[in-house]
Order: sequence, then structure tokens, then C-alpha cells
Amino acid sequence: MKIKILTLFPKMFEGIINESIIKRAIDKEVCEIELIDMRDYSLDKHHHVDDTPCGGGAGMVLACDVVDRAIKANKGNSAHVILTTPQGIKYDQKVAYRLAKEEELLIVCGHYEGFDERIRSYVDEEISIGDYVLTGGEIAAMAISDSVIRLLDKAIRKESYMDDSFSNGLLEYPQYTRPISYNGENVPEVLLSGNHKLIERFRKKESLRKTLLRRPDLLENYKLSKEEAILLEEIKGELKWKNLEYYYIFPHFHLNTV
Ligand code: 6GU
Repeated sequence: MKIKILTLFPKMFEGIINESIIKRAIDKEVCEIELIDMRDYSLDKHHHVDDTPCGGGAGMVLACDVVDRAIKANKGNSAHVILTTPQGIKYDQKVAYRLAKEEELLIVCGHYEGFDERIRSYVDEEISIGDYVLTGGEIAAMAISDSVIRLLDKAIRKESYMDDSFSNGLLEYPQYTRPISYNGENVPEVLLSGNHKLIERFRKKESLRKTLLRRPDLLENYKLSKEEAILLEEIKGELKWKNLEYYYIFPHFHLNTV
């Protein structure tokens, strides 16, 4: 896969392209990341890319002609063009899987003070990485690139992401490693039993328990298998299913109902 990123701050990406999994994926030619400085597409001799807002008001607005030229010069005939903006569709693992199927992505980093509305006409879709505001689209572009690249064949072992939180619609089960006993907390015995059937059942159940306690919204759209439905009933029995238990296990959880 090729990912081209149109940005005013190419240096911000040095960290992710020079470290860890993403660097390895680039070295293995699983993907290529090209950083393109939007300023190169300004016709202005001072390389201005933004201007004051029509109608007045504070801040500067990224100009549509600069972005249009930059997209046209870099999209080739097949790149899927993404604009990062808090007004886009909310990014999640499903979107990551969809984007991972593209041959080429062109990510246009939104501007911290706003961009000309007409830029929307030059992109295929708009993506937000959550309901909070970043100073610019660069960190969003990094989050999108990172989550897509790790799904590419040969970037990481498939088994490493098959059980990821969200990949099957649930949060991931808890993991442990040595020491077996630490500060009075022990690794669950079943994980030391060598019984793969029981281990699988434990993981499925704890994955459901985590999801129920931390992200009950994910369960609303999740189709339970027969086995999972039984496990979930077991869990609810164990928790005695009172709202107060949310606080006990997940103290930062905000209750909407009392
Ligand atoms: Cl894509 N851009 C900015 N500036 N802020 C965001 C965002 C994107 N997603 C969440 N917050």
C-alpha cells in the first residue's frame, strides 16, 4: 500500500516512520509513506497556504486552490482521498479494515483554524478520530496510517490482531505473563492448565465481561452465538447485575441512569 500525506508539517511524521512496527513495514516494503508539503503547491512567492476568512472573524483559513492543486498533482488515477476533520465520520476498526483494502490512500491533513468549505468537493471522504479537537489533522493522519498499516499482510502476524479489541466487535480478553504471582495478584489458574478448550472459554468469557462492564454499547450491535449468550448470562449472574457494580470494577464509568 502507498500512503501519501498532504500536510503543512511533514516533520511531525518523522517519529512514526522511523520507529517500531511502521518503520519495519516500510523497510519490508509492505507499505510506503510519502509526505508532501502543501506549501509546495502555493503559487504565492511567500508560499502562503491560508488567508483571512471571508465575512470576517478570527484565524486563517486553508485555501481551496492550494489543496486542489496538491490533490490533483498527487492522487494519480486511483488514490482514495481522505480529509481529516472533526466533522468527518467517526473512525473505528471497521473503517480501518475498509481502508486497508485500498491500493493507495491520499490523506489531506485538515488545518487547525479551518479550511475552505470547497475543499470538501475534492475528497472521497472525511474522517474524524473522535469527539475532541486536535490542533491539526496530522495526529489523526498518523492514527489512521498506523491502524491501517498494521492490518496489511506481513506487517504483523495475523494472529496478533485477530483477537484485538474491536476486531470481532468485543474488547480483548485480559493477558498475563510471568511472574505468576505478583503483589498478591495471581495469573488465573486456567491459563496455566494447558487445557486449550478451557482457556478459549475463559478468554471468550472475559472478553464478554470486559465489554459488558466497559463498553456495553458495543454489545448492543453484537450478534451473540449460543455459547456467548450462555457465558453472558453466567457473567450477569456473577455480577448480580446492579448498576453499582460498574463503579466497583470501572470507577471512571459515568452512569446515565441511577
Ligand atoms: Cl481528523 N482533526 C482534528 N483537527 N481534530 C480532530 C480530528 C481530526 N478527529 C478528532 N479530532
